[in-house]
Amino acid sequence: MEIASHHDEEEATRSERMVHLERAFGGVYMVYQPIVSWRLHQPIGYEALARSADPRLRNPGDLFSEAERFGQVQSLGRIIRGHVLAAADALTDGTRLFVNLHVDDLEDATLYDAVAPLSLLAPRVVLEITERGSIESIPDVDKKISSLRALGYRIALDDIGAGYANLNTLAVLEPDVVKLDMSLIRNIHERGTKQRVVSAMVELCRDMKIELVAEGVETRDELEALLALGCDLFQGYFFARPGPFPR
Ligand code: G
Ligand code: MN
Repeated sequence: MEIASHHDEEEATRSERMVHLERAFGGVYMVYQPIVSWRLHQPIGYEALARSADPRLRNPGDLFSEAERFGQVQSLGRIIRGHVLAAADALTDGTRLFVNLHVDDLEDATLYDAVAPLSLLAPRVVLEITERGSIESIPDVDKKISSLRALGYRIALDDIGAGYANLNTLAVLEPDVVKLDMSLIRNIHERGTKQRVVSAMVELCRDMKIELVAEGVETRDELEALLALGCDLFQGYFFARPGPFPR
């Protein structure tokens, strides 16, 4: 008996949490952070970042974890893509939107729908894919990436240099853009090994005609070290914090 009542209690908590998660989805909004070209002296695009107004799930990481727990990642992804489309009107000529995909989004058929909200904007969108799980565990990942390219999307490999971002993903995704994780950027001006890694990435990306973005640049010292290594595209608090769009 005790076991049964314990089970009921767990079920109640589960359904309460599910209801709460759905309510939290209503409070999801987007902020945008510019990606700037030093050479051109202007933003080449903006990364869309999800934020949550819900008091109990204010941290976007917590919101995604809860969505994962309840199998709601794809619903959240659709909400985010809807918001991003609404902001696109404010884009000036030539600037692009960088939109993060969760690996589960790759299994969402609506992502590949030519009349889905974001598909209409695809030529101006770079989809950022990170490797928290293994990208290769997704069935037909090559075909899925090709379908996205056929819609006009470009692909970025996000967070390279973070523990979970595997270099092999470069070969799987053949990205148009690579984003260096901020852990590689932090204090790069005083870390010879980080400088060598970034220098090698600059060369590799130049060779492969991949655009390279240095993420999470916070100080002038970091920026100057990155410029000396040949980087041109930057994102980070040194330039601008994520904020409402347009500004
Ligand atoms: O995983 P991804 O690289 O998409 O995450 C970007 C996150 O990093 C966002 O939540 C954004 O707010 C944050 N961010 C952006 N620029 C900086 C920065 O310069 N420093 C730090 N610490 N965080 C940043
Ligand atoms: Mn990102």
